[in-house]
Amino acid sequence: MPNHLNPFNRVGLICLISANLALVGPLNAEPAKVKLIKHKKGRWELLVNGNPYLIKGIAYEMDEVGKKPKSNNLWMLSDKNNNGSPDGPYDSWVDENKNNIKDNNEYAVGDFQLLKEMGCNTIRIYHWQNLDKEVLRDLYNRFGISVIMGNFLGAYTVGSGANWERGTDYTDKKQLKNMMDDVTAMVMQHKDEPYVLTWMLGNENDTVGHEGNSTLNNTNAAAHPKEYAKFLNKTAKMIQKLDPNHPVGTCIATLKLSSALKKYAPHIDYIGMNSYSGPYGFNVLWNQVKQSVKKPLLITEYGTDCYNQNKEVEDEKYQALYLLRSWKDIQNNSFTGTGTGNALGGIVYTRTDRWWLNGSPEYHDTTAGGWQGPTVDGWFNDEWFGIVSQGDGAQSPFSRQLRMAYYAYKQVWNNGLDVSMVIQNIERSGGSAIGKASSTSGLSSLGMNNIQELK
Ligand SMILES: [Ca+2]
Ligand SMILES: [Ca+2]
Ligand SMILES: [Ca+2]
Repeated sequence: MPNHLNPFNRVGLICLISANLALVGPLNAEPAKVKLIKHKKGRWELLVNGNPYLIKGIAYEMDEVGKKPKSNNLWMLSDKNNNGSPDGPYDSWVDENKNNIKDNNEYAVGDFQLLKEMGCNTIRIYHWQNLDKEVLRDLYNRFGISVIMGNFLGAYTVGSGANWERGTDYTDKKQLKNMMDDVTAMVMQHKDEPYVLTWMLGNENDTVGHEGNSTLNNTNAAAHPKEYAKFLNKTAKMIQKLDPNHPVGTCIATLKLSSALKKYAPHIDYIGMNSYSGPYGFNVLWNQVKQSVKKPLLITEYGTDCYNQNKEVEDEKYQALYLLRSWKDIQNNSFTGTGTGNALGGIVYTRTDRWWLNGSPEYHDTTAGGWQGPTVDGWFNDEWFGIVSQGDGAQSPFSRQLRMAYYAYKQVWNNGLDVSMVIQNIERSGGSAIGKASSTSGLSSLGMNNIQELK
């Protein structure tokens, strides 16, 4: 359900200096030709330049410990060590022995390289603020990773011009024009770039959310499904007119709007859902979307925290298994799987722990602000969702402690191992697998303890 920036804190963000990179080789200047092909029995195939593409996605952010970011995507511009390149993508290093010190053999490797080695092929950008095209071109050209380019379409009042007290109102013509203009500007600026995979409109705009845990969406879409769906349709049509190369999706968190979407938003190409539905995947969701909206489905957020609030310990094994079983379900329901055939892939939430979501940004909160749901301790602890941690925070934004989930996904996404086999290996790998010691033993049993290859 997470986790976006409270607009009260969103102040003058644009005048940040663009990172000045000289990293890029010859650019592939052509936009990708991305198509969704409908096959018999409601099965869908995503093709990129004619080749099948299963979205192996990560919600990539890099939030520095101790700071509450004032806007989206600031990781793209952050250059704390003044070397001319953004810190997260290029200057991060793996804290292999987890001592929270940069030892001599721990070299800067960079998050883009780590994402590539994991086998990630797509990142999700929630809203198109603060982007540096050179960084995104490099992400695509050197690391082979594309971008789902998002526009909040009024969520958190971004793009609508509404004030926070009133919230985004999909019956307000002025606000609708503001949002349409914002989407148009995004499309015009990025449609011919090679890194764009698809467009994404909104983030859980069908929900109200809760003030207490950073999910407050602040739109009236749920109260005005017809108006919202019609606006989505108009926006999607406009995008398709400007840009024939990239499908348009919308991100929801419930199926409350499915009949309105079916009836009033036929131009939406695919559905994105943020889904935190437990450690065995997404159950009937595939079929529900197939039967109701009749569109392909991308899981735009899934995952769990690795903090067990009852036992007061990190549980990397639980997180890894939760994520692996979720991926197994996605694979099974993709075009080549035996299930519903309408899964386009999934986006793991999230890459790196974010310490500002609850309580103080200087403290890695273990109790405050989580939400209840189907995870081992009954609580999704917002600040512990990363498949990568920032250790004790002292070396933020540079240090990375890779959790078991990172290595487990690498086995499946990059090395092509069978997901069921990796699940079995972890299940057998001993003990309650809690905390750092057990995560190391889990990795050893998978032959994953040698991370020299990361360099
Ligand atoms: Ca830097
Ligand atoms: Ca938890
Ligand atoms: Ca905190």
